[in-house]
Amino acid sequence: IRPAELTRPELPDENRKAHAVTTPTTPSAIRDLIVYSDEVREALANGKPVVALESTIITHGMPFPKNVETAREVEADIRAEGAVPATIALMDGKIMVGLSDEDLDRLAQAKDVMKCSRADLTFALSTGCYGATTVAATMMAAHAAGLKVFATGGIGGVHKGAEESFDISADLDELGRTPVCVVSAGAKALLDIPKTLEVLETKGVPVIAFGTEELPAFWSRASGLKAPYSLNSAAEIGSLLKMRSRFPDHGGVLIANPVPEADQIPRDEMTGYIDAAIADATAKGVRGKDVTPFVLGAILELTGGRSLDTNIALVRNNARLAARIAAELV
Ligand code: PSU
Ligand code: MN
Repeated sequence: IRPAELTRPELPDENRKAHAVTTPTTPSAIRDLIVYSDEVREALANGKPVVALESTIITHGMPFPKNVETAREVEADIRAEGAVPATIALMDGKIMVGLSDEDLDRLAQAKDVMKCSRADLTFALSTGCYGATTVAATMMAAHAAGLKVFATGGIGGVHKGAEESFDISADLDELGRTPVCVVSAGAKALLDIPKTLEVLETKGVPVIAFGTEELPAFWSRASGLKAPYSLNSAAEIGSLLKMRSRFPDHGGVLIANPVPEADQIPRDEMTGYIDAAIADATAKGVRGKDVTPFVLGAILELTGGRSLDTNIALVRNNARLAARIAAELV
């Protein structure tokens, strides 16, 4: 990719001025890069709970206009629980923490927004192009902005056939190093879940199923695998997070919250769609950053849109839980 090919505003918005918010985890060298929405800035100043949200799910995970509708619903779900949403994206060389309605629209409709993981975050900032943050980059930004809880759909992980392709998401590395609680519906079921669990264990990441003993598998409540840990309340998760924070250099925590029964697509049914979508990706030579968005898109086609409804339901479910966990930490 050359910078000239990336989506970037014709006139950079000069109004994107960093605010004088400094949190205990904000590196002084990047204070001027963080632009908070008024709502998030006030919440931080007044000790209200804040939940970080990613933007790759908007630009690369769901089609327009469902992507922007969902982003707004998720924000409303968080507000209804008494917390403040902070959707994170890279725009005009700044880390936006909380997006205005106009920015959310702009991002959701822009073509060729850069999918930014840890490797890409500074590239997007230095070129000023629009960047949507993955779980890894959202964790980095959230931590720098002083946020401790983050809601997403499903994390990236070890891909099937990784022993050949070496395709392992940077999300796992980030969970190992950055102290943010990620509320997910587990790892996306297109991944090799047992290998993903092994890497998380190696990196010292506690994986906690919420309200169940079994690890959920994104679109399905069942994975056939027992979760390493299981907790049943936001208060219990809050107390684990407080304990973790007493140790220097501890990394993240992964919460695996099963999709509500009524919205799930059972595991047996998903297996066929997943195998077909991965076979299609392999046949077309899809690689690197494009794999996850391609496979999600193929599964959406194969399920006639049902997988999207499930994805929306699980993200909203995770957002509500994340808001309750964030409330435990203020
Ligand atoms: N959850 C969803 N849809 C998504 C993603 C998560 O419901 O599209 C995104 C996240 O941003 C995650 C990324 O970090 O997919 C994983 O991409 P990769 O496998 O290339 O690391
Ligand atoms: Mn990958």
